Amino acid sequence: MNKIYNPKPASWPEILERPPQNLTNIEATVSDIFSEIKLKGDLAVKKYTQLFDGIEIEKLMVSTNELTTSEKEITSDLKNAINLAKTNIEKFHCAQKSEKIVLETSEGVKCWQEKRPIQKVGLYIPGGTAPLFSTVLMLAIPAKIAGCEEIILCTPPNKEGKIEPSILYAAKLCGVTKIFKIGGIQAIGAMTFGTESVPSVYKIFGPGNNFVTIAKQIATKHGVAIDMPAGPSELLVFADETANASFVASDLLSQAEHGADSQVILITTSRRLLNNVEKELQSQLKVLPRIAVASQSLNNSKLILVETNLMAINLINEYAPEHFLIVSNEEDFFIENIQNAGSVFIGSYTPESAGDYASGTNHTLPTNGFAKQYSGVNLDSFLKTMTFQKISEKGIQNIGSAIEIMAEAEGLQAHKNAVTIRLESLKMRENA
Ligand code: HSO
Ligand code: ZN
Repeated sequence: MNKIYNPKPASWPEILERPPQNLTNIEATVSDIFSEIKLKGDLAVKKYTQLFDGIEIEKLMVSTNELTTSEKEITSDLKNAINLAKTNIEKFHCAQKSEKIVLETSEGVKCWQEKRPIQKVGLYIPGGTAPLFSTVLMLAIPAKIAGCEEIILCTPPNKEGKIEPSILYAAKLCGVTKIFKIGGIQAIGAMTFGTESVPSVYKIFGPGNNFVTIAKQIATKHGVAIDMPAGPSELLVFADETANASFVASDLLSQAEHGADSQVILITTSRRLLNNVEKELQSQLKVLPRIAVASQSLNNSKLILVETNLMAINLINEYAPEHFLIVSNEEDFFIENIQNAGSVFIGSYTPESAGDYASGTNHTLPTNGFAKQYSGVNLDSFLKTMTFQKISEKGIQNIGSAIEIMAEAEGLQAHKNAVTIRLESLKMRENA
């Protein structure tokens, strides 16, 4: 790990730089595959599944039979754990429902705002070394609460053409309507254009590797919305001298084990804590099954000593971490002053893993500094807001002349006429 002591603000940009990502050449590949999927549908999807996943898939959609079998492969302990997580995620996302807003802006001018579900959504769940079924809960539960009608899920098949039973179990439990054995670029392409088997969707959610990330970005050029630009996992911990060094190290490692490109950062005002965390990291790392991944990601990671809490919070807001963990006896200062973070965890007994699985908050969060302008996935991600208005005769008389004057000033005579014709008809009726 890189240790940095009392960095000067001029060096911050360099210190806060994310590990470089190799995204070159991907765009051209994605565009080619997209064109082929648009043209040839399932045939192209199957071709690329064979090429990238090394398996020939006859039926892309998971059958009811496969779903039933998957349920038998899950232990009851895991089912109970998933149920607890589901209950908490449901509670927290149900509480995000909002009332419609109804207002009379001028007398006779009624305006209101209501939310409606995005009718068709697509969830992407990566495969890879650790298939994360918890992400199914984080995406499908709010989609269901929002009232999305079609909730489809794509995830890559393994070499036997199968999907991790826990992913299937979670998908069925949370009301996913159709599950497809499709991964990577071809999954995003299929959900963008639709194929014989896969319906096209209006918005695509979920994490993925560089190929998926670029494919989602290109999908937006074809009229599909996406949740956010995704990137490798991150955790930034601020801890002072009151923190437990082994707890802090365990949190840093929990994110470091996600991928070699994950980044974890400790910012502290205590040199003693910094040294203790460093020691703890080494000893806890040694016994981790994913030691290879975690130690690579620790190479990207930093232990930073700063003089003051103010210096710390300025650095943190500049970095805009996906996850921000505060372990300080002045936690309120950090809670009040944090401006840019995907999700905030407070105190010694709030490990970041809690938000990953079971506390109720969503773990699909902005990375790569996007916490400066993006929110994490929440109920609103599956809804759109619509406005309505109804204007009475009195209402148009109240605001009509303002509209006429403004339309005239913009040189839009037809706009003005749409008001004038009504005002005149009301005047004629009054005079009759
Ligand atoms: N920390 C990851 C989510 C996750 N962790 C899933 C474990 N499973 C990104 O927020
Ligand atoms: Zn995690």
